[in-house]
Amino acid sequence: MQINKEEIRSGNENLREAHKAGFDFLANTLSGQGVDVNAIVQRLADFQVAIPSWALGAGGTRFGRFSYYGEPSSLEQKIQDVGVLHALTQTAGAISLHIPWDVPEDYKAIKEVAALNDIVFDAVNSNTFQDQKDAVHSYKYGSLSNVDKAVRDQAIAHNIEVVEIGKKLGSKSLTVWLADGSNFPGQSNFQTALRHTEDSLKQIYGVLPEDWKMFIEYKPYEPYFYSTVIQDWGTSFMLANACGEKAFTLVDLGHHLPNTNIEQIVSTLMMKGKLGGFHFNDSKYGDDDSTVGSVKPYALFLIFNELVYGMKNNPQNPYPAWMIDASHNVKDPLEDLIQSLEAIQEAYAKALLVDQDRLKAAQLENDVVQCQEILQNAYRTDVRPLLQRARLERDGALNPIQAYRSMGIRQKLVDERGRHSVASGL
Ligand code: AOS
Ligand code: ZN
Ligand code: ZN
Repeated sequence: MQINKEEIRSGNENLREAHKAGFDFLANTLSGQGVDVNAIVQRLADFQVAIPSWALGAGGTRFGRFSYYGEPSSLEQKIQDVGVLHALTQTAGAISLHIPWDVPEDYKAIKEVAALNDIVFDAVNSNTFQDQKDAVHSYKYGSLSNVDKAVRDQAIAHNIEVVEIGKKLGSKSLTVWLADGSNFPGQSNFQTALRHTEDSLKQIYGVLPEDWKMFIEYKPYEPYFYSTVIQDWGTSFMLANACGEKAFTLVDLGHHLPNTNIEQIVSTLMMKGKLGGFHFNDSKYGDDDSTVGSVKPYALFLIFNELVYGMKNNPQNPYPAWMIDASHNVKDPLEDLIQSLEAIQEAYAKALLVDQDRLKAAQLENDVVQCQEILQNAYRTDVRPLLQRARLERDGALNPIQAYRSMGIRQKLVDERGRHSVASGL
């Protein structure tokens, strides 16, 4: 499956005039307010979000999984799916692999497919939340935190192997999401579990190449329902500090208890130079992994406002690694990802519109009303023409969902792969 650029271009023709009218109007208005419109379009074009290999098939719940037609069943096909997303949106130039689901058989061939699709390899993810085929030890009672040293050693060795695989692909980071926790009070000694985890992470950190980063994800509950060893950003931050300067906290939007002020967490981490990675999704209740921006778009904007502020004012923080971490039970996964990418770009563009100087002045005056006006003025701007322009300039689709449908991409995938192909992974 390879997208024909010409087809995207000709699909854009019908929409071009409407786009131009909308863009000119917006660009005029914004320029009148002193906004550098071209600079924003450029920043949107530069903003690339990694797609996780496990988001390309239908997800599922513990109750069942309804697969989608034409799912990618090999790593090569997963990369091709990301290639489709990238061709249409020009925003998805990277894939994030999960080991052992995505171990390449032929590295050279896989790298060629990636290059052909204009895709690079983002963070590699380890997996110690499932027992792997032929594994000697079980992770039923934890992996990096297990009371049994032999289990911990197996989990450490797995993470080291993931780094080795990533090195061969050109990845530059390892993401550790640790499911470890307990289901009942008394089951686990919190201090022992945390000490073991710190010790295990330090051993993994010890083999990281100089130019690599380690991202430590946190999550308050699930799969265990009483406690999680790395339950919150504070614990992740502590562990990252204990490991060293190449270790960072990773924020997944779904990994907070209801109403947590995520934008404040983002801000604190960036001030401390420790926000390394980001997983986008949206949720109503918990780690729902819903389409980005589908439930709480204003919260997403406020988070982006802190990200934009941090990227400008916190040189101590590296440029964060962006990834979508979502799952789809009822939508075509590719359409869902297109919607997520659009929502991310939209929130980013709106955050770029926030007049930081005026906001600062209003804050110094304690003019609370004005502060809110400034944020909401940016939020209420329909920035979609800016996103369209960023795509158009790079031969992406003016309307990616519409292009995806009119090009009949899902049907082509079904024709190629068969109706009942099933994505490997979750
Ligand atoms: C799990 O809840 C985390 O969000 C992980 O980042 C990710 O979804 C997982 O590694 C994929 O199985
Ligand atoms: Zn995640
Ligand atoms: Zn999650």
